[in-house]
Amino acid sequence: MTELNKIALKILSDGKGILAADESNGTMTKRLESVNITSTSENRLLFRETLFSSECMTECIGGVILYDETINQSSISEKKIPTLISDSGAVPGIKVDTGAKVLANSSEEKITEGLDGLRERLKEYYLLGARFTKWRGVYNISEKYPSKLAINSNAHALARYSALVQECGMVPIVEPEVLMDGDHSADDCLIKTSEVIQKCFDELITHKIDLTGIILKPNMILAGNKSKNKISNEEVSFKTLECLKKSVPIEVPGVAFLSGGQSEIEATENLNLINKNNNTNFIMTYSYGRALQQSALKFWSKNIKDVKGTQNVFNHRAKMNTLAAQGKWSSDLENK
Ligand code: 5MM
Repeated sequence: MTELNKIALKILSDGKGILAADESNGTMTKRLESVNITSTSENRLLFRETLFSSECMTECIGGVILYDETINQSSISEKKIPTLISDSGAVPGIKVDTGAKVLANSSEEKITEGLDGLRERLKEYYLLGARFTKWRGVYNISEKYPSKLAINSNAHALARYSALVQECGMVPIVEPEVLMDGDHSADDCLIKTSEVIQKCFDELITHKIDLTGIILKPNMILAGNKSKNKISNEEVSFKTLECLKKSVPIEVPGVAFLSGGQSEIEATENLNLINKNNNTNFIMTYSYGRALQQSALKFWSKNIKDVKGTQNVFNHRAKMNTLAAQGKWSSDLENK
């Protein structure tokens, strides 16, 4: 077993999942303003530190993806944030892309940037305690999109990023997110997501990536959010498994799904069914941002001094998802 494979398994095993707390300041500002909290550096830290000090960090959360601002901050107890996370038993990670920008010659699509100077930035993040990283490519679905240009260029960037991250001794999360925006069918999502993931692996292999030392972070297979033909959760699980079975090389240790705009319960229920029906060798777990934080953020915004209360809300969501990552969740557990 390589060191990278060990890190990946430490993050993903035993029903553990990932807390995606890597919202850039722009996104975090939207999240905080939606609950009437001013987005200052102190408030961003206060909310995040409340989550990172929760009880579920030991049993449920295997890794936390941080944003550049947070990895450089210290908690109230003066512990560095990566230390606070690793002391709980979870692995600190860092988002290293610098965002999705307009793709030249296909202006309705995006290319993720951040390769220039990445090797040097990675060394700094390693010294700060990070042992895994994240880079997200974004793709939209319509009749003509994602284009070959977007599929190829994002896959190429994900592979170059992964090579640099592994060179630096960290595990790259490879996140090709096919967005749920639009009126497309679940079958369109299945076809396009499969094409996107397959191209990512073609490039990862060309770039000689150790596939046992990566984590794939894909979307689930869903009908578009404006589609009139929604499918059942059971069908979501079957189509998601079909996509991954045919697109992901067997060396990959695990898949950690993004929630992508699903409600908290929907994201948990779908993950649970994926695990119940899992006919692959991949660990299937969560790497949720909104679906882990939404309720906790709402509670916190109204009870900013109630650290324990906020942590209880977060602990519950993390526990529910950890059960789902083992196919052991049921809706009646939500109210206990
Ligand atoms: C946490 O949100 C991340 C978004 O960051 P930006 O501010 O750079 O857009 C995002 O990449 C996230 O890690 C994944 O999409 C998973 O989050 P969701 O909310 O989809 O589970």
